[in-house]
Amino acid sequence: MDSAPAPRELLEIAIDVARDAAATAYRMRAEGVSVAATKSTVTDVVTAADRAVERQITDALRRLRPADAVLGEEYGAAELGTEAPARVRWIVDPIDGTVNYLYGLPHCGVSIAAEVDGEVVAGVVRNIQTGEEWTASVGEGAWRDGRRLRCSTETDLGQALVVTGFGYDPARRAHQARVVAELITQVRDIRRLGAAAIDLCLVAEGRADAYYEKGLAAWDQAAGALVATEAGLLIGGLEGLTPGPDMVIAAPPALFGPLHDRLAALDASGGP
Ligand code: LIP
Repeated sequence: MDSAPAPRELLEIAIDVARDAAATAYRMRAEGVSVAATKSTVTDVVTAADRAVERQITDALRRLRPADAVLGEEYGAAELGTEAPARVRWIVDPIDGTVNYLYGLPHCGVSIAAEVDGEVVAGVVRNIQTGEEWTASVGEGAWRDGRRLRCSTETDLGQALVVTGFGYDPARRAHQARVVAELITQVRDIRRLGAAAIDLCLVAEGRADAYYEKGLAAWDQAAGALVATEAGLLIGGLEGLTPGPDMVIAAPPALFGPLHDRLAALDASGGP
């Protein structure tokens, strides 16, 4: 079996590809975007830019790493090469925060993670509008624009600024809103920003204290979760489960337990 590339080498590729992708998304936004189609519900939209940017990313990865695999939000899974199952898989969200992108809200980004033998070892999240860029490679820390990131040192959940999100299905939103209605009385405040990849990066650098959300796909959280982990956050699901569609919690070690227990008590991973 070929030796896998170093996380640093994969990160360099992810950064270059993400920068070009963000530039395309920025240009297409300036030219005007509209809803091209809807997915799970009428509010789960995709624009022509989501599709064009994902094709651009996949084509670039095929050129640079023809033997790898890709999992993207819009076009799903693809083996770039014809050889044996790939050791490296790229997990791509071309535009995370598509509704924000559609409305011109500056909280949307390109997210690219590199996974080797099933473990995410490198990731980049680039804000399309602001150009902020968060990066991480396993064991080498999390960075934003050359500054090493450290998460919040808050130890009191009652003083914590917590970021979360809602799905596109009205019934799920109703359940998530009930959880927020309770939790908001037990924390400093809640923020709903609208792009999990960037939300995780903001918590990684202490611009909020903790994050949780039900319903995330791998492409929403893969790169952001590595940035968060490398900045000192604990990432997990409820009841010892791995972070996934049921629940993703990201919090500093002192807050993870208290937040986990509140969310478990509120059945936050329950409902539709
Ligand atoms: C979005 C997530 C966000 C979530 C939204 C949506 P998309 O991803 O990043 O955290 O609250 O419902 O899933 O659809 O913009 O790629």
